[in-house]
Amino acid sequence: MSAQPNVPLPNHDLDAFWMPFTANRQFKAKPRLLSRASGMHYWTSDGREILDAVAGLWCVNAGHTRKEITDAIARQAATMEFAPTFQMGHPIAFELATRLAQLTPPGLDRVFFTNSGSESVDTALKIAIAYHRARGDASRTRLIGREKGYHGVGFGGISVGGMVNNRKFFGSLLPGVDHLPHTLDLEHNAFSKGLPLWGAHLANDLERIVALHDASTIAAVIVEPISGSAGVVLPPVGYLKRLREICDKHGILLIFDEVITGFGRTGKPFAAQSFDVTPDMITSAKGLTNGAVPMGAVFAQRKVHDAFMQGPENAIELFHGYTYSAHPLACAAALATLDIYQRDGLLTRAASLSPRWEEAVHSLKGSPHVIDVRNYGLIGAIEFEPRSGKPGARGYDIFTKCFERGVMVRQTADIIALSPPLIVEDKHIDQIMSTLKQVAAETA
Ligand code: PXG
Repeated sequence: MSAQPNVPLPNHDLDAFWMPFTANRQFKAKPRLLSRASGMHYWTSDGREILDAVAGLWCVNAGHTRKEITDAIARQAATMEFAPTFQMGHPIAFELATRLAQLTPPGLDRVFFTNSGSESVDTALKIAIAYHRARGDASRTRLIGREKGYHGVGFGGISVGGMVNNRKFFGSLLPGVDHLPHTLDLEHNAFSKGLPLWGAHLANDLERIVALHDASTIAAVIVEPISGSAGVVLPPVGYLKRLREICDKHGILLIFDEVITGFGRTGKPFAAQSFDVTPDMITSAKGLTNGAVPMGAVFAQRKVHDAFMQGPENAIELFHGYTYSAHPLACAAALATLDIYQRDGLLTRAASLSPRWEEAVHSLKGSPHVIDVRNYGLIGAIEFEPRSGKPGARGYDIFTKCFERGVMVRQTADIIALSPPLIVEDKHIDQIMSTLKQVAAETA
């Protein structure tokens, strides 16, 4: 049975879909079903309007069902729905790569297409190891991630990731991985506005890891410039620059996972530009197509790409790729998305809104149980004190109560994360914060 807008599904129809990152039994006993979307809003299948305070899942940066994007997808579907990119090509894939290469930080102008953030991460990790090998440095295979990091759900991504529940069920993971300490420190940094001042020295832990394993064994460090999934963890002032310096000193590649920070979330096209630190690779997805068609991309420094371009001309340089790399519908959606981002100034709008956003998010300070408020660009997080012995219970109650009152937020444990579409207006910001305040005041 196909879902009609505004027609609730009978509950038994919920059984077959094994839902991702969801408490399936709890959800199916009391489902939250979305059936329509436009601009800043969703509508539930029983017709309630929901303000989207998280851009779907950090991806719908230009707002929902933008006509130019849906038209472009429909046109492309009718013209050529699929074309292979293994030993074949289609023009809009090249056009999109060229357009993207103009947005990225200087030098990051070689683009490898994937279908998700997880695939972008595994692609970048594989490129990092193969890059060193291509240069005759095959002992550099070790990968360094960070505690609390989220890099998707592939085996590479969960191995370098640092969220325990995403790792502990899945065996021994990739060998040869180590982790930097995370940078969340409420004792020093609670209620910081923007980037926290304390903690740049935490990057020096990379020197300890290098001393332990030797630089000659380390291929790459991967971090999110701002961690999203773990509940918005910000880089202390100077931290990312320090990481860059240490990587340079030891010949280690630096990968920024910008799956959520890419495409305008921080006030520039990429967080690398907001923080003025240029990595060797950037992984992206989500906002690339405004969430309309799955797509990811890895941006590589020219030197990384060029290291592969050797040997006989008929040799395939990188044995990696996906059937749907540069899928025509995704390319069409991404090109239309970039048009909107650029025409409407959305890739820098977060910078002009961020003072207003910061003030609004920090107005939650002083609400019951609030132990920290964090913000950067158009990202916000409100951390609540966990109920004794029941981590996550208060966060879940706040998330569901906000939804009942018409605002969709994202919950990680007892942290509420906010990342509205970049078209958000003052009245929406007010509604998000007043709803959160009411709900916080009523939640034991
Ligand atoms: N890297 C980062 C930094 C991400 O945030 C991924 C990789 C994986 O992307 P895919 O497309 O494979 O899901 C992500 C995904 C949340 C939340 O609660 C964040 C993500 C996914 C789901 C929930 O903040 N980010």
